Amino acid sequence: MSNLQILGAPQSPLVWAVRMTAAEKGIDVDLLPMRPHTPEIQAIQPFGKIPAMRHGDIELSESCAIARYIDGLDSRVKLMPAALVDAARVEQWIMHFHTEYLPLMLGRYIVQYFFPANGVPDRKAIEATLAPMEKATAILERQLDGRDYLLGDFSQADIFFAPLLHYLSALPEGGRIVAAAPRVAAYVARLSARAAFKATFPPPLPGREAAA
Ligand SMILES: N[C@@H](CCC(=O)N[C@@H](CS)C(=O)NCC(=O)O)C(=O)O
Repeated sequence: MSNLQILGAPQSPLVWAVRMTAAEKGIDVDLLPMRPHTPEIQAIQPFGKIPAMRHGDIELSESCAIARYIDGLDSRVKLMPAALVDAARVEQWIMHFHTEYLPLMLGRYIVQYFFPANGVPDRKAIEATLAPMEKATAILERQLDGRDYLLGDFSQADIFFAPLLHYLSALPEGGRIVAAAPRVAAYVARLSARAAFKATFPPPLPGREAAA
């Protein structure tokens, strides 16, 4: 079968997460950089969102489905535990990521710096994210008590958090929130030190090269 292709902008935390999934498993991926809503994305993901994936004649969208497919391609490194309850706990944290952390930290906060609606970050919108982000970070801090990774062993849940927490930590308020949570700060450092994270580290967003 031909190489796995991931379609999407490499700076997207979800494109990064599925590429990191493949890198953790030692699976080669061809990245086809493209923005959301291009005809190629739209043909695979009816809502036009990235990432999308092609593998031979198999096409997939949704980062969780893509990550699950990639994990199943090779059983030498497993990113989902075999035991039913352990796999369900990883799934639970992946859902927390998609339903709580991503909409808050990316959709409401990081977006203010990277894609400000009026050309400059909206201070009121940023201020409104601070208390919920502190609360969400405190939940991570509790979960990491006695654990190096969210469920103890490194898993797919950690891969989803890696790019998002990297972006969060690099911004002023997000950086302060992470620095005030020592277990989360150490977790971000641990994730950022992984070879698969470094190997898939994206270039700066076009137009933001000076900020990188
Ligand atoms: N549930 C989708 C969400 C994908 C998603 O929201 N991707 C963002 C980039 S991180 C996107 O394409 N945004 C463009 C848009 O919402 O129009 C997944 O997990 O793949």
